[in-house]
Amino acid sequence: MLIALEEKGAPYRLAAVAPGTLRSPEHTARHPFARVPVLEHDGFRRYETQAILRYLDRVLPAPSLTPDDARCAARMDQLMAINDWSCSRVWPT
Ligand SMILES: N[C@@H](CCC(=O)N[C@@H](CS)C(=O)NCC(=O)O)C(=O)O
Repeated sequence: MLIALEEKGAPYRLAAVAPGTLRSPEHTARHPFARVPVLEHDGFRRYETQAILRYLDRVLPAPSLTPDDARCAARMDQLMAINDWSCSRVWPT
């Protein structure tokens, strides 16, 4: 998410979640599965990295982060799915 914001040249503010507070009512109000990241943009709140990235790509000005070419876009989707399923999968404790 931060790389996307940097690529877009968009201003942002990071709000750290204190250790041990992911399951607090304050945070589960933001993310019901007690995870990060969460995006808040002009009163619009969203979790799930892919949803956040696709939203940011739609609402922020160029450069587009999504290839026009169908095969390149499929490669992007594949890499995002690999990241979701094989790199950052964290099982609930
Ligand atoms: N599918 C979610 C996965 C989110 C996720 O697992 N985030 C990790 C950090 S990369 C997390 O919050 N781990 C804390 C925990 O599971 O307690 C997404 O893509 O946003």
